[in-house]
Amino acid sequence: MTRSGCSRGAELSGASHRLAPVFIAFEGGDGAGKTTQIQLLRDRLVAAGREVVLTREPGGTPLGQQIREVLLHGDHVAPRAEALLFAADRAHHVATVVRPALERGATVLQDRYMDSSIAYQGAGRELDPAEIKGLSLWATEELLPDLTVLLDVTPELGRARRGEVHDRLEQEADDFHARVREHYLALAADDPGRYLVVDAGLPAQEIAARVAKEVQL
Ligand code: Z5A
Repeated sequence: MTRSGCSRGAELSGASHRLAPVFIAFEGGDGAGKTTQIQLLRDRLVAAGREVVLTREPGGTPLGQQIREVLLHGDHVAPRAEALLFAADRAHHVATVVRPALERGATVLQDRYMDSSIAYQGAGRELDPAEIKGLSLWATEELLPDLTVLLDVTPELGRARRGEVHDRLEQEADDFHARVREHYLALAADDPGRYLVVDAGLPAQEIAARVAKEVQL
């Protein structure tokens, strides 16, 4: 499995000698504060002179925008079709946006990546998380983030933050969102070197400071 192609060297050399991450994914339940944190980190990185690409899934490309509309605002989609559409969006996004950005040396800050599929389609929809992961690994030719920031939000707090507009996934019941949350935490526990887990209920600036420290800013 490949990381961003600009390895942090975390596996062999230990945390104190790691390279700064260049492909950073933000994950968490809806309303976790991903968009807020991505913007705060972008500002710090730009101030430090780095080229930063902000992107998201689904919808980080023109094709992805169409897939996003179907997935979030269309009629019922069968669970396996839903999983395949998220994977199709991801395959095209990685091939046309993420890899080119990483190859020219940019830092990519991405709102949701394959862990969203593993948590939402694998655990939330109760498809097999291992199969969903395999699908995304195939779609991306096994590109993993250097760092995944997991903003851990309870379904109750997420619901309180997201307001009145509900997309197709947000409309799911709290037990769906509870399964998603538990699976995210399990993914982080399985690979602690690649995750920063932060309580999404903390003040935004406090979360931003923790993220900046992890990114070595
Ligand atoms: N999905 C999937 O099922 N499978 C997949 O593979 C992928 C996605 C890639 C995409 O929704 C949906 O697709 C998502 C998962 C599914 N659905 N659900 N549920 P989206 O991209 O439209 O939205 P989202 O990713 O769920 O994010 P969001 O709802 O827009 O929230 P956010 O970006 O995490 O949070 P925010 O916009 O930064 O903050 C939300 C509000 O909270 C806002 O008013 C902020 O001012 C406030 N906020 C933020 N941080 C704080 C703190 N720390 N304290 C207090 N208030 C805060």
